[in-house]
Amino acid sequence: MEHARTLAPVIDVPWRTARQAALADRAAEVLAANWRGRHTVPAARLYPHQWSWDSAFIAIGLAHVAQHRAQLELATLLGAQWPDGRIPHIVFDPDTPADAYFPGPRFWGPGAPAAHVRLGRATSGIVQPPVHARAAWEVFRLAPDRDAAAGFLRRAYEPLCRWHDYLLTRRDLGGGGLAAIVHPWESGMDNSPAWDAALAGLKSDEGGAQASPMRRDLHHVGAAQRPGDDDYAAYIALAAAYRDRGYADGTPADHGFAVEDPLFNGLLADSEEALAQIAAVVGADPAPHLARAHRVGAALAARLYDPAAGMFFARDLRAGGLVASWSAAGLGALISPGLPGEVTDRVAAQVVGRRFGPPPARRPRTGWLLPSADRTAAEFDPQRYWRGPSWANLTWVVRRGLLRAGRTGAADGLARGLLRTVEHAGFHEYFDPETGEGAGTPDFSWTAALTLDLLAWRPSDPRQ
Ligand code: 2M8
Repeated sequence: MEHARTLAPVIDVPWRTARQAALADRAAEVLAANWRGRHTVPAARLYPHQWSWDSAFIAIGLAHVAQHRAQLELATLLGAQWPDGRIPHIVFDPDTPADAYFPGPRFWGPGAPAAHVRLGRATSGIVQPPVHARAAWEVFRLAPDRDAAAGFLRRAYEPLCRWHDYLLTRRDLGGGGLAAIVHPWESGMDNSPAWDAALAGLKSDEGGAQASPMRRDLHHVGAAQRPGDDDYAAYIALAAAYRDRGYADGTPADHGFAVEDPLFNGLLADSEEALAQIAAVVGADPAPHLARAHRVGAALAARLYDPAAGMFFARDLRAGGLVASWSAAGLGALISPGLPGEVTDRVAAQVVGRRFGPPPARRPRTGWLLPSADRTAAEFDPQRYWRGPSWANLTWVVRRGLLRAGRTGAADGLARGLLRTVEHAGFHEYFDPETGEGAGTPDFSWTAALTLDLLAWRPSDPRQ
């Protein structure tokens, strides 16, 4: 069955309506079309390789329709892990022409010894948010045959531990028990307004003019929905500098960008908790993982929570201090275990507040779509990439954070809004949160994958 172009659900979901079943079938078709034999591309033309956090979300969706593929998706990614423990943000597909995506394998290569690549596949040298242990646990949890899936967990456990070790040692650039990111692409929310101030000095017309002809993204998506050439100038300058230092992590002063991000660290804490669940299955000790998950949660509250605002913000380790830009990344921190109750309550209230909640007047016919950035801010742009549009993965993360906080009504509102939107607009990369209109590339894998996951959930689900 798993070799067919169309994937049939293997999980019995008896409460599903015929409309929901049809939506699930369409989502499974997107994942089948984007499957490349050992991994899934985020989108056929715009992103023709394997991406790290995409694969984690995709595996969660695949687990509902093709358990073997879900396991293989994560195993392929883990096979590209570097000796220092990092999981690269892109694993390049050798069957895809090198110039199909910019920056391609040749750009990243010179500083990354070939020995870094166990799979024989070239990789990038930066990372993305650590959703992988959570994804591995979900794949196992959804397996029709858990005894068979336990072997997959046993193989994944040690690489996942080394991944978290890397993040909490070499990447603890601030020394406060959180992982730092050294490139906006590492946040996954590449051109978030939260990075504007840190990137200002790295943007230049000259660099933009150099990057412009190399960009491939604008062949597939309109310029009004993508970052600008000046953003690309900064991205390329930062990545080239890191590469030229042999991807050494050093201290904040060694980087042009060094930030502690609330979404990245919230996902790390949640994934560390998943490692505790995995440890219990594979015969390891869950206790150190649980303790570490709670330590990251406590560090999040201590370092990134602003009590005056009642919100999590990124911390700029070079400039010093919190970046007072209201991003949905701050809401994503709710997925962390170990947050004080008062912090959780106040941040959960922000989700439904005027910046991110259902728009009072122009409610889209599809319902509530969570904006990625503050809709009341001057920088808000509802269709430009991470500067306002609604994304399935952020919605999924914030929804799980709300469930952790006991806010099931708001969590269900988020799920309903996204599901209605994909039903009308299709599985787009992102959506205008004010109109429900699809934007970016169509047939986007994590939108389809997380639709499958949201469709399978119901309030009595023992997951949370
Ligand atoms: C986007 O990022 C890549 C660079 O990594 C790009 O624009 O070329 C982001 O949305 C990122 O979060 C995502 O993982 C990637 C693939 O979907 O695309």
